[in-house]
Amino acid sequence: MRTQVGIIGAGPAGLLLSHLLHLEGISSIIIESRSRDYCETRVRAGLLEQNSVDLLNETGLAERMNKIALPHDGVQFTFDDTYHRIDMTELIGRRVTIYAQQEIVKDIIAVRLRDGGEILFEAEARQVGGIDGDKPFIKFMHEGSEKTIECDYIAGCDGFHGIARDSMPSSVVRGYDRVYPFGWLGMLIAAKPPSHELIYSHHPEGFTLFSMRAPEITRSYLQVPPDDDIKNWSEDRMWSEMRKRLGKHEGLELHEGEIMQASITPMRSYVSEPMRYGRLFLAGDSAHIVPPTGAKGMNLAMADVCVLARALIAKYKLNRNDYMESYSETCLKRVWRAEHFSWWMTTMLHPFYEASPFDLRRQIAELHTVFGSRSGQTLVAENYAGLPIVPWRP
Ligand code: RFL
Ligand code: PHB
Repeated sequence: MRTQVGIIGAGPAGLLLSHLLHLEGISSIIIESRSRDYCETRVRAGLLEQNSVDLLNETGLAERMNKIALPHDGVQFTFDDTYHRIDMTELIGRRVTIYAQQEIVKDIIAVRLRDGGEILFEAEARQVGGIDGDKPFIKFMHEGSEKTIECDYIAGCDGFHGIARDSMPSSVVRGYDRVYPFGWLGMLIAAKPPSHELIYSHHPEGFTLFSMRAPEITRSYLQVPPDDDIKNWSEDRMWSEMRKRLGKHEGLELHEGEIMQASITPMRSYVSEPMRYGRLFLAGDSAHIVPPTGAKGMNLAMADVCVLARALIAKYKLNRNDYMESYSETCLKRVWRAEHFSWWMTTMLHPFYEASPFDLRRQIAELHTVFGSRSGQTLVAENYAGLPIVPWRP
């Protein structure tokens, strides 16, 4: 098999890249280890920055999103028995939108297949090679036999546990890592959320977040010990923790309903530098991970892909190498700012289990400093609604 750009992974990064390249007449093949059904139903991110929404609109991927997504003008916080609302529209003139990651994945798969795009599901990449020279290849298993894609460039969009990052020589790659001493228990609940906007709640016994997927579907998260087992969590315990941690605030009411899905995810920060080696480019979670408190992971994946699409289009259409040369540096500037914001939101909103009484009081003071001032709120709003992304066309 031969194509211009070989893409590993049909998550938001790989799919969006394939679509942007197609809009400029550049061919690609995506190989994805999971089934189409698995990719289209996996419950993950839900919050889109304004830039990501604009990008999906601009590139013809927003038809269903515009019908069912939920735009939010504000975001809410509770801590120390106080309630704060950041009015993003008023402060910075931008907003965020709730639209589930698996819906974006569904939408892009449908558009790629409509346009004759090639996506091989249940095709697992086993080896990436030739990235030092001009004949890169991907070897993968599909329908019981080993196959090879030859291409000009490879995009490693295979997530944190993929193989692309480890295909770079260890002498040139450096990983920057931070693991947090807690995880999130995520729940999907058939009930109205406590508010039509997101609520991030700090409580001395743990953080909780109330998000949603639809007006009658709540998506909520509870801070739990990192090695906790879902078997330790009865439904009664989930409800009593959510109730306690949300606290009592006028207008915020916890509605109970069937807990349709629950699982625990660890929290970490990770950055791999550089994000390119020879003809292999990493994009999205394969290159970096953020803890979900800042809602940045999927948005960062989409921002990387804009930088990568620009580099590849500039090469094929204009014979320009400069955007390829600067790919890693351009992405990493934005990545590190999102890493900082996600770390900040995480460390500010989660009580650390080993925190001393001093640490806890200092943390509550920090929350009052930030959320009690207009400039603090503006700083949060600017980062939460998203930093600018580069235009994907050179
Ligand atoms: P993905 O989505 O992990 O896709 C990678 C794909 O590669 C496939 N793959 C392979 N295919 C072939 N051969 C191999 N050897 C392969 N190895 C792996 C995988 O099967 C998979 O389909 O990475 P991508 O595209 O970079 O997208 C990143 C996002 O998925 C991720 O950052 C977000 O989900 C993070 N995230 C959030 N991001 C946001 O922007 N806003 C949010 O509100 C938000 N909430 C969240 C989140 C992540 C969470 N979890 C579960 C970690 C909430 C949670 C709880
Ligand atoms: C979600 O809706 O899943 C979500 C929203 C905001 C976050 C994390 C997750 O910070």
